[in-house]
Amino acid sequence: MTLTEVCNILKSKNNIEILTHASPDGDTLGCGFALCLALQQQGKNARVITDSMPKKFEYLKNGVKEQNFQREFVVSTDIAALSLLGANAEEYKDIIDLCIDHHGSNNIEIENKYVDSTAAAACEIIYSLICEMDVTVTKDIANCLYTGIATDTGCFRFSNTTAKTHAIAAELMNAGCDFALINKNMFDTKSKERMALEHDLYDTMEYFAQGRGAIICVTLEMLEKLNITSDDTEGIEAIPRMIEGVLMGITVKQKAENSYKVSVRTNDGINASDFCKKFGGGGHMAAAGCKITGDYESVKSRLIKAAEEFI
Ligand SMILES: [Mn+2]
Repeated sequence: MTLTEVCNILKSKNNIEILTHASPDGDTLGCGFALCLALQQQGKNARVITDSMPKKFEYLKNGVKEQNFQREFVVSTDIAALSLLGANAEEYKDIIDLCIDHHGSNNIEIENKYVDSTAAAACEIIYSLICEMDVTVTKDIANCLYTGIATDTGCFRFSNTTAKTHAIAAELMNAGCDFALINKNMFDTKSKERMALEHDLYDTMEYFAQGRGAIICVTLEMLEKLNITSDDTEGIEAIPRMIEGVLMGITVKQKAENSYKVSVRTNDGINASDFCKKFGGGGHMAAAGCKITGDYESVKSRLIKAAEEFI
């Protein structure tokens, strides 16, 4: 599909639900609420469906009207696979009408699909889309889109950042987004619980592949002991890759008794998405994920063995 076709479809629809992925991040929420605001500005009914709403992203709802309606059209944003719908999967897996995403690995099989893997954030696509829709980019919309772009690029530091990323960010600044406040809240603020978690996290760190790989783990027991929510674990995936000489950083987060979410971050052209595909996941070149079941020791040894062969 072209962006114009996406725009025309949305213009012809009303009563629209916008889906975000499980454990939502700044990009999927930024997309959801920006698109919702854009559709409402055009006189349509719209709402965002989330499986949770981290407190630090509450401001993304600013200006969004709560509307009661029967859904007629469902759009997914920043969702690469139906499995990432999480708790909402059963209700929505067969009724998505339009998929907008920036993951090259997107495997949602529907006719109306717009995937641009050159976009650093799905919010870049939403920006172009709402410009095409002749929506006025309000401060609230700009804050949503800037949040998605800043978080998916690690504040414009990751290699996915392009000149276009900066050009869009500049337009969002012209529209009055609170860039300094957003960046302070997203990148330079840690809760006391988070500091305590990082302290414990370093104890779990192990190296493999002669120091070219590092793995860390967060268990439910650690979260419980520190009395913290999974909100406070966001971004810890970046930690193992920061270490000098590490090409692959693996973060294992326990989700339930024998169930783990694995995040892989890589340097120097190591394909994180290909690695995660071995475990049924996927993602981007330098950032990907998968889910693995089993007890922690066996999950860890499977990951390390596969990673040593892969690196
Ligand atoms: Mn994204």
